[in-house]
Amino acid sequence: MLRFSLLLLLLSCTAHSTLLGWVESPGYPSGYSPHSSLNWSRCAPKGHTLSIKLIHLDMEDSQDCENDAVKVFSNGNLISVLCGQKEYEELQSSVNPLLFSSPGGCLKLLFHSDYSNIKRHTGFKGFYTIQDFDECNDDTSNECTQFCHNFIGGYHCSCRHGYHFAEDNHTCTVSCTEDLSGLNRGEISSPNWPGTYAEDANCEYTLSVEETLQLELRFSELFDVEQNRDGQCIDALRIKTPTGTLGPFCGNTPPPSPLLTYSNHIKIHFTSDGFGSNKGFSLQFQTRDKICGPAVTSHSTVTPLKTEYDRGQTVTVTCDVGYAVNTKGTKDLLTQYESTCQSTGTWTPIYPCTIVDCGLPLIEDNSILQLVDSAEQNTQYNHQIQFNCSSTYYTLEGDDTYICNASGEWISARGKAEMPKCTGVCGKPPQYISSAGRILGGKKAALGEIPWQLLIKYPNKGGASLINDQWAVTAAHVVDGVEETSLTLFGGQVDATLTDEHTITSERIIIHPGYKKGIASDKQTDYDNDIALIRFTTRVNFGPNLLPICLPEVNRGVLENEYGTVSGWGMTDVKDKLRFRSRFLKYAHISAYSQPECRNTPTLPSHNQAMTFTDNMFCAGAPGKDSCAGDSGGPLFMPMLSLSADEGPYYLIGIVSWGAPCQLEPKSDYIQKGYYTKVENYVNWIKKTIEEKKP
Ligand SMILES: *[C@@H]1O[C@H](CO)[C@@H](O)[C@H](O)[C@H]1NC(C)=O
Ligand SMILES: *[C@@H]1O[C@H](CO)[C@@H](O)[C@H](O)[C@H]1NC(C)=O
Ligand SMILES: *[C@@H]1O[C@H](CO)[C@@H](O)[C@H](O)[C@H]1NC(C)=O
Ligand SMILES: *[C@@H]1O[C@H](CO)[C@@H](O)[C@H](O)[C@H]1NC(C)=O
Ligand SMILES: [Ca+2]
Ligand SMILES: [Ca+2]
Repeated sequence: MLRFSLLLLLLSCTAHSTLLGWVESPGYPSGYSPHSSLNWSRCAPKGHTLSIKLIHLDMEDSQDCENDAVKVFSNGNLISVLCGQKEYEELQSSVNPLLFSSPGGCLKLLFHSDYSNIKRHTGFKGFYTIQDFDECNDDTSNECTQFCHNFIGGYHCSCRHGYHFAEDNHTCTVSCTEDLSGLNRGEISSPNWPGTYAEDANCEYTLSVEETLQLELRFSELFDVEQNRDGQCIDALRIKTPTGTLGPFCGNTPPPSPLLTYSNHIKIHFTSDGFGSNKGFSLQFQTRDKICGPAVTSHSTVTPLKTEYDRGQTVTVTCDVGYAVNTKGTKDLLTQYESTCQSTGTWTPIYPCTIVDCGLPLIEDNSILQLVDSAEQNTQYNHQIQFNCSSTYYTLEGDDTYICNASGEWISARGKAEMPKCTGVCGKPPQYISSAGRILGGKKAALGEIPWQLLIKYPNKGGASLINDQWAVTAAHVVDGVEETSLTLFGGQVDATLTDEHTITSERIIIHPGYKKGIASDKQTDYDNDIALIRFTTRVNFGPNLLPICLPEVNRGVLENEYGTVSGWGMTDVKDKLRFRSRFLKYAHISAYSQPECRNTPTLPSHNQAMTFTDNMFCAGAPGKDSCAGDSGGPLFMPMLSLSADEGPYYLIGIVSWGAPCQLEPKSDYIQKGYYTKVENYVNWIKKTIEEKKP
């Protein structure tokens, strides 16, 4: 009876509670036995919470309730551990208020006793109830922006007079969306103007007039749209036109008036949050003829420059420096055009100005000249590219860095438009140290010592000199009558019997036009202009044993007694008894003779009279040293070949041309005399020919 009235009392304290049942320890109230347990759990329906009220607790007491215990969990989280004895009042004040679930959540109660009890304990008893959860009492549990109404199992929201729900059924908003299409003038203001505007407003005013007109907005002086301290808009006014959005506007300064929208169709959008009390805005709208603004297209300027243009007015649009209308086929960039303001307030035509792109520079295919990092090149206006030669046997002639200029052309820092060239480093044999391969007395050339020396074996035996990676010079009489594309030259070797070194094939043979064809026409030549150029089918790969020789300056001159070195596979030393054939490349140091000495020409066995000495020749020799027939076409270079590694550069001064037959076993003081084509007289012809015959 007492218990029942207690229960009534309890229930009456907790309004809307519904008693669902009881929970008690096993054996209650006689007492629980050792090793007994209880596993109990219940869940609350949606919108309700579940509570347990203990009315009795008598269990074995222990440190941290480690012997016998009752544990309560809410959604799996331990919320209470109990043991020992507690009076009803104590349970009611300190334990029961904690034993509840979250809305719709579950409570679990676990009871267990250990193996022994010193004395008998009755256990625990409680009852459990569900009750509605009051969402309105807890801001985080309801989403109502104005009024919240609790009911059993849920809640609902309501709005003040003048507001209605937004789509979410929680947010109260005001009716402020209006379609004012077709009106040519009127007024728009924030809801409740000039009173405080509504919270959570989301207003959209649509204005739409004829296509040839534009809307002009004039704001009233009073303007009050909520803004934070940093000037950012909390509430905001935006004007959306087909081409973009003006605003957001907020604060106390109205947007500039009149505000031209350049558009006949706009939406004015006003939003507010749930806080603050501000007055808002008011504006009058009307129409004007459409006009054009000064912005035709980006990266350009217009002349004449005005803030607005009426229909029919024409401007000149000039792209900014480095921009153009057509950046495709670079040359003749179009950077200016005329555009006219249309009645629709738009410019016609509009050609966008885009950045000029020089594109990758045109450099010869398979060229030695290359771009540094060509893969990641940006070739647009003001960007740089850098050139490099692919091999150390070349030097870059010209500038190495170019910049894309506003006309879409590559210009070097020094203002040059021509691309640089890679030219072979001439007349510099690699710096080898190989006196072992070199027989000083015998004048046998070491590999790489005379790297420009080329060998012609057939049809006439002779020599030639490499002057760049695609051309060689020889004597005209060596290649006279030879099929242009049939000649084979050998380079990079000193042993004439080798055939697997650099084999070079000819593509063109250009005999100097002043040379009188001899052998082919069965007439005798006088050896004047005895010079020819040979172009190769492909570029040779320079290497330590195959490098070009330099051409001399045009008016260099050859001094009497000036020493130089002549080389070839012919007989370069008359003490050598191999006649006209030498297996190895040989060289000899000889000096130039005086003009009178040269003019005293020998008579060749093939000719009936003394030969004519011309200004295109010089003669040279040394006691016992000369060039002989097999050397024809080969080089006489100066300075004299030196043993020191750092000599040079060497210049091709003469080409072995003619002379009296070399005498075998003469007295060693017999003065040999050979005639040489004076190369300096042909440097311009060589350069011009090479330039013209470029593919
Ligand atoms: C209680 O019972 C549930 C469901 O039968 C079970 O998953 C859980 O493991 C039990 N807990 C204990 C401590 O025995
Ligand atoms: C809002 O309430 C209406 C009417 O009670 C209902 O049809 C609609 O589904 C609700 N909307 C949302 C988002 O709950
Ligand atoms: C340019 O070429 C030389 C020779 O091949 C090379 O050593 C050098 O690294 C190159 N420079 C750049 C910047 O690539
Ligand atoms: C760009 O370079 C070319 C070639 O030198 C020159 O004709 C042109 O004037 C240059 N353009 C500008 C804008 O400097
Ligand atoms: Ca409720
Ligand atoms: Ca606000």
